[in-house]
Amino acid sequence: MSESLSEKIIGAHLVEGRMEPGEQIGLRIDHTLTQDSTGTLAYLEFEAMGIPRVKTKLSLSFVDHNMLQNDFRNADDHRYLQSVAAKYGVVFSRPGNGICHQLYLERFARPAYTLLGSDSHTPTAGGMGMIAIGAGGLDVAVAMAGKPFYLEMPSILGVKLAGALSPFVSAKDVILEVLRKLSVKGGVNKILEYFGAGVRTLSVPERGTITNMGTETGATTSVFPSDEATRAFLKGQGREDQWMKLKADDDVQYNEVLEMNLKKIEPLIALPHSPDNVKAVSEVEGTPVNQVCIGSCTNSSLCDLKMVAALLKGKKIADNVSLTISPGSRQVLENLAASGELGHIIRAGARILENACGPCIGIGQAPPTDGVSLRTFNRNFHGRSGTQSAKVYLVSPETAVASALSGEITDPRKLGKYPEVRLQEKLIINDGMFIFPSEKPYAGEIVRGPNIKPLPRFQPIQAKLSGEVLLKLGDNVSTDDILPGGSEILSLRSNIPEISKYLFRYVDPSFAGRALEKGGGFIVGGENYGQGSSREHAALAPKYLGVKAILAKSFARIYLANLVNFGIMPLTFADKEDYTGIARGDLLELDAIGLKKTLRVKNVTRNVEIPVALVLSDHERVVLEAGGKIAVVNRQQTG
Ligand code: MIC
Ligand code: SF4
Repeated sequence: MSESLSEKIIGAHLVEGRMEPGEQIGLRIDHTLTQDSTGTLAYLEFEAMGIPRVKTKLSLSFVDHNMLQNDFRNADDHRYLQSVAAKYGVVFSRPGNGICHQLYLERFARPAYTLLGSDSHTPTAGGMGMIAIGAGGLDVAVAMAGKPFYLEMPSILGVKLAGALSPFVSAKDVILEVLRKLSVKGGVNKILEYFGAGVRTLSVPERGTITNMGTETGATTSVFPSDEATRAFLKGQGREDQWMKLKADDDVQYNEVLEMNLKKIEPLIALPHSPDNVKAVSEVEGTPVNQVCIGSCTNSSLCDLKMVAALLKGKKIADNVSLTISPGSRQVLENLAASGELGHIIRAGARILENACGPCIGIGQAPPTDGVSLRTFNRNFHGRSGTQSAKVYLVSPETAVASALSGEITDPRKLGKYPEVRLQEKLIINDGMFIFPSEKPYAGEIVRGPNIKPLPRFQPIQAKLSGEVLLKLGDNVSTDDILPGGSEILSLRSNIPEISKYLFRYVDPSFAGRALEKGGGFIVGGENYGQGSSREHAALAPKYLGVKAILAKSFARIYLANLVNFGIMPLTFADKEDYTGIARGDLLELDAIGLKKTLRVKNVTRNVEIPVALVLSDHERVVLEAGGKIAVVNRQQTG
């Protein structure tokens, strides 16, 4: 029987279940990655499992998110991560080395492998012909312990690419077009598998831009074949020996197919405040711009920044614009410096930031009040930039440069001659900022600063749950709404009691206080609840404050898994109309005995019963019943 590329890789790693869409499957994980802001918790969880050394082929710990060391807390987190990596056999990427997804693609990604990462943009590595999935830190810790990763077998959406991109149109425009078609929830429980003649016209970093931002459709992951372009990229990285050819069978039947002609795509832009609010750049031209930020795991490769340098060469940015550049890695920066291209960027007036996530997660560069910020990033959720009144637009590097030069949103096709940008044959490669673990047992201590608090422990789920509806929200609530980023809050990622005080900080600042006062309760949401990041803090913190269940029309994949992992019931309305008949302050009761597939929530205030579904795999049911995954893993260790 003919197979898709996804099925080939999944099939080779399948340890449980059948590859039927919707079935629960268990996957063997070859590589894992963590980053600092999800990593501290992931390693605290790994420590709690009592395993002496990671059991994967390779596990990596990156420090790239919260780089601001305003006080001891981040520095302590980084030191903890370094010591824990040495002890458990994890490769440590030092602060300043670069963004995890960019570094992983450059130095470690290899065709036909599986990767699980505690960051939602882990699918970037799908550009290398891998199945790379984002998950909560606890699931990654379990994979580090050598256990399978469980997920619902996604259906495969084939994206057929024809033609080639026109000048000034780039990979970012391709994924914005996909988002325009699919929306932020159109990819949930799907794999976007790219195929067709257009694929070969795209380089690995371009593919990485597309698979990276496939996350914004809610997709489980995205994947490209491994072909000559893949071989060329690996050769540039001195890793050609890791190449293998990999593609879907020619006569494969995808569950669905989306056809796109690259030639027909024009420069696109996502308007505030959602990555799927996509228009043609030409439709919003002329809007004055205050800030332009180039970088992030979506658009910070050497290819991207070479294009930026070529377009800025000999020019100067507009007086009303602040332009920042965050290179994706030290390799990108060093090669730009050696070729002299960095000079074009500096001379044009750009502000060079660290090789890190930076403004993407609100670490500095918050826009001015009511400011317009154009970013080559992947998310523009309300307030994520750090300025609640700002309007953030998502664009390609080409559109970013055109707009930084003119001071207003500008179609890059107006820039004139299209520069030909080529990667030099011999890249400068330097792995000096990775610390590879020794084979010998670690003799040092794990260094824990005072802000690194032990993991809270929870009881098995109670048979009868009752409490008030603490908050009622609409569709597409993101984890940035639930637990925002920014340097102040990110520095509390290792301290659950403290970070819990920031839950729904901008949506409803009274939430944490009310939850504590009322002894917890329920939250009601609309469609795609919990979209966005993988931060498990957005589930763990509500649990800590006593949230018992969330009733929503539907959930985002990673968020649902995180709720189960920490023992919060994810309930979906059997009849979505019932959403309207429930209000903040209503008293609810739920008989949860046996965690049945269908349950009835009693709205005591309105004296009505609401049928709800608890859609869980058998594996998830066991986890939820036990009050969370750590309890289950520990039970397996001792039993
Ligand atoms: C993000 O882009 O939102 C983050 C910050 O990278 C998150 C991880 C986190 O919250 O630490 C993600 O995408 O998973
Ligand atoms: Fe970092 Fe932004 Fe990428 Fe998240 S989306 S990993 S914050 S660069």
